[in-house]
Amino acid sequence: MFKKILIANRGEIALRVIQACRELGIQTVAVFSTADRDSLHVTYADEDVCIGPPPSKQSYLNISSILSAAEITGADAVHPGYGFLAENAHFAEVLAECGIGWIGPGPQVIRLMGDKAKARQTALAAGVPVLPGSQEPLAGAEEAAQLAAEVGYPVILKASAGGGGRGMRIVWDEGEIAGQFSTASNEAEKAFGDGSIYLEKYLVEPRHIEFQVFGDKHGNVVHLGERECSIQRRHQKLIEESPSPALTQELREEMGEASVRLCREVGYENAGTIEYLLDQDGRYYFMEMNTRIQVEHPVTEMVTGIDLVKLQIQVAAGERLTLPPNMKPRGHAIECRVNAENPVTFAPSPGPLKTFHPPGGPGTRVDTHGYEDYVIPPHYDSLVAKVIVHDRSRTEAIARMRRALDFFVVEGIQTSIPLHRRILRDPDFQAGKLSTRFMERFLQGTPSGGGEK
Ligand code: MV4
Repeated sequence: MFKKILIANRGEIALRVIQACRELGIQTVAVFSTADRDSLHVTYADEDVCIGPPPSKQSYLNISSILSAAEITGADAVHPGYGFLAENAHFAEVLAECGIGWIGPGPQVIRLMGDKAKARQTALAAGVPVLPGSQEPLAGAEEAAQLAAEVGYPVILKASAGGGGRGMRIVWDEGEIAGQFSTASNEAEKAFGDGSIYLEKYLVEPRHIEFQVFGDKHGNVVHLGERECSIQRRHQKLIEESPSPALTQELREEMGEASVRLCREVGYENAGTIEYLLDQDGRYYFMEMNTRIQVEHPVTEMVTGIDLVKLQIQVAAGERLTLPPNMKPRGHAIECRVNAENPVTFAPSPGPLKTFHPPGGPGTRVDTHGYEDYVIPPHYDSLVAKVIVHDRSRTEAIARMRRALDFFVVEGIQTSIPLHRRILRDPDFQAGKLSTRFMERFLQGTPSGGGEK
């Protein structure tokens, strides 16, 4: 087992990794930017190293600073959390060259899945359903038009180097395709230094369902069920839950088996997430694979009883997965992401937490780096807390979440708590009628951003 782990991250996920390390008896090293001196991950780690000024590029994305911190402190592994360097194949490679362990999948797999066109090809090769579309990046606008005519409009153009909603263009008819192709390709070239574009049939109102997968260094692969993540705005998830109200046990097993097949195809190791679109007829299609622990991992932890971060560390150290092969979710879990932002305009709202009383009580978990008088810096993402509840049924979990949010007192900044309270009251949400367009419709029905909904 590792003796000392450096956490190359900040905020709640850095704390979450420190908790797992402490339970495993592993020493911890925090790295921090000068904006994060007073952060809890610095307080709780056994050692800490300042790695640069506030901008991420000069601190949490600065590979040489982080490498020096690992060398100086004698850390024998790095946990990257999510975001920042978590899906940076080069960072994983450099660590390997320095003989430092990496708590994640190998660099080749990160690179393969980071190329969204290749990931799609790989899924197809593994017998995982993909939407009709291109096998290879498109050679030009003509090929795009030809293929779009074959699969039928609407279609979506996606950047191979994009992902997570970046570099996408929906095309509704033949008249737009050539123009949209050049725009998409030019934008992708500017944003990612890679203009390659692929095409898929566009699903207008799908659900976003993702499967948690895990592999070890001995070829064992399991899935740990799904999360429904349809409640999102501008590709930022707001609420996640498990299990999905849309899956039967039969479909869960089928999608789980497909997810495991894809992992085996690429020799997947450590925690991963396979994202699918689910249409109204219950057909599922591979969308992307994320090669990291995700923000919303706690909902899976609550329904499986497994500590996913501990498991990441254990399999990275070479331990075998010994999970029962047919796990069924127990009860229902929901997560609300509490952001430091205006709940109506979504403008960021950094600043001091003058009051901060997170809720507790039965089946209630809050993952946060917040505390009274902590000042949320303006330089990073706006997530301040994740409220996660678990109960026996979805209906009870919703009631529990409403109670938890009612008892969460935050003063000094604006948060998304009032928005969450409104969503949880919505009849469609309560009925489990979800889709990726849920928030669009929800915000339309509430012109002021929904004061009274
Ligand atoms: C799609 C799609 C519909 N059809 N692909 C958005 C994020 C990126 N991972 C891919 N995305 C989508 N791909 C096809 N062929 C709709 C989306 C999409 C979406 C997906 C999941 C959650 C929210 C979304 C919001 C808008 C569009």
